[in-house]
Amino acid sequence: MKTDNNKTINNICNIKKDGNSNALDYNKSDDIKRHPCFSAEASRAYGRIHLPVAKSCNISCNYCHRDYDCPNESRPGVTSRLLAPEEAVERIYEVKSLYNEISVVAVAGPGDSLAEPENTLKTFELVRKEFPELIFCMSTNGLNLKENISNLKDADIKFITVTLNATDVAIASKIYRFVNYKGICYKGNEAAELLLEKQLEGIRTAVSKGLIVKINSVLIPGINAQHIKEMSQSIKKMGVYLFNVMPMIPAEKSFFQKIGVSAATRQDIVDVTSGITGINIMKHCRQCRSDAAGLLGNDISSKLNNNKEKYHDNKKCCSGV
Ligand code: CLF
Ligand code: SF4
Repeated sequence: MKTDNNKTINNICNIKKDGNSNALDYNKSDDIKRHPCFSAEASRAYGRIHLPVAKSCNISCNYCHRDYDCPNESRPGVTSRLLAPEEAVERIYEVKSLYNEISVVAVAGPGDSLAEPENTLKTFELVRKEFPELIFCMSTNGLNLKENISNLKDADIKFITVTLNATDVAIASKIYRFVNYKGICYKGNEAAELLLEKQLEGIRTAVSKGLIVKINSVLIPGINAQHIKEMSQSIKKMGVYLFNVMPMIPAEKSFFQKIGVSAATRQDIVDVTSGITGINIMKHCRQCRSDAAGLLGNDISSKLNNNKEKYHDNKKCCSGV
């Protein structure tokens, strides 16, 4: 691993220096007008379905505990039951029987969608055969994004969310306990450097291949709060469409909870995002669960058939952390 870390990261961030040029093309996209997360207006008319088919994760965020859904797109402490790809198709029929105005189907956990991409890709393949009208969306921590871009394009995925909590290695090294990449466990600066490099390459490649990209950043008081504005400029340069800053609420039994890192508040989000210009800021995120369904403001997942044991499977580090 290279250790001249921030130089590498800055080079990747700055490859595209012409600002958020893709945003103009994106704004013409009819898909954005029907995506409840990418358009606040759409969120009042259209719902989404999350299919919880991604069981494992390949990194360890210090605000996460894998008894629960990935907090990068979920409220901490929420547990969804895992579905097989075939069950996921049935789930869509079930949801549509309760609320038919669904425009987007997504995979957002309960682990990382691309830690073991087979289930995620299989799910989209099966869903496409039954529901040609649905728009596909996926969230990821970004570690395996670049190497899966052509698979995602083939699967007709149009929208990607990458959780990026820092573009600075020293800050990132305080957020991640380990990164498990191709069976090798990385820790400390080496893990942070590897993850950032992969995330930024993945974001840049996704944008260049025409995917519409949102960045989620988890605001962690005392760790990345002062860094969010700087990050927004890097994100803008990479051609990202939308920036969503979410409050960190440490999951029960997570490392940050154990060492007493305090939760962020909605006011903290307003404070760090109010001076940001040049990129769209999401203000209507609901931090939904990985089996969320229906309108963002009227989730119907509790009405669905969830009477099977939930199962999470975090990939352990070499030391079993
Ligand atoms: Fe799901 Fe995320 Fe797609 Fe939306 S959620 S994968 S972009 S379809 Fe939306 Fe939920 Fe906020 Fe996510 S409100 S947590 S931003
Ligand atoms: Fe947890 Fe993995 Fe999501 Fe991080 S990316 S919050 S470790 S599930």
